[in-house]
Amino acid sequence: MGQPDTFHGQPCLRLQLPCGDSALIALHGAQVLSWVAGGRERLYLSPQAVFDGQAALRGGIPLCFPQFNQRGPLAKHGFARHLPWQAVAGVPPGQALLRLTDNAQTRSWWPHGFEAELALTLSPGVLQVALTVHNTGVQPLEFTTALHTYLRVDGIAQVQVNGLDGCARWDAVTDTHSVQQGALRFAGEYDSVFQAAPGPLCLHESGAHTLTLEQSASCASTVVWNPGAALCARLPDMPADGYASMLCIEAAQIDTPVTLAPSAAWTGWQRLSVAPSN
Ligand code: TA6
Repeated sequence: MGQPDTFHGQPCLRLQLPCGDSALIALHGAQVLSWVAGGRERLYLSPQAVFDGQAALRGGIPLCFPQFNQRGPLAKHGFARHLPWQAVAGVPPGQALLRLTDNAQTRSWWPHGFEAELALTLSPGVLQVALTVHNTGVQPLEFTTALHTYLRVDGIAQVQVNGLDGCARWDAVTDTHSVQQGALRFAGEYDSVFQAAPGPLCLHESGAHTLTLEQSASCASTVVWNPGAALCARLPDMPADGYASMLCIEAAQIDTPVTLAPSAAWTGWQRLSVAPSN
């Protein structure tokens, strides 16, 4: 299940492979904070992230559940990223499993019985993060969700994302709908929800392919976000130039909420793989 560890005073699990790859997962929010593969950190974690056991952590892989963004009555991106999860014992080496079940507090916000499990699987050059939600109550429940992955980049202006050509896009900055033409490039605030691509996405930096991203068919959308300089300067838990070192590419199910009958379950996942030469 990973070795117990702490980071900025917060309880974590550390996964370590003989090849040197590793991952660090905070119990707070079941949030992956670090993934080192091929000798490089692949995730962005803000140096100004607030580790007080309550605030959402800026960076890594926050989990948005049971609500994406402000599309509903709950706190932005839901409550899962604000709560302590339990580490589940007895999972094989290279894997971690964290669990959140409903309690009086969650039911005061969202009146449902549920069990959410986040499963991490680390293998050489690959990190897979899978969320499974069970409806343990007696009424149907609905939720929206995202694995809000912050990828570390050397310079956002040199980044290109391939694989979304031809996919429907809603630009949240300008509130416009279009069909994506060609690769994504970044020069300012970027916040778009794409229809998920039929194949993997590729992150390129300065012409080199650095990362491949795949997601389950159960996640019908991919969200791409970079705050740009002006919005970043207003985020208290990001350095002013932090936007230049990150890009969020998120596996999400948001336009049509997941509906679960009593006893039913849903799984959604994202898999990140370093390119062979990296
Ligand atoms: O997924 C993109 C997004 O919803 C953006 O609109 C932006 O708000 C971002 O998430 C970060 O949200 P946060 O609440 O973590 O500041």
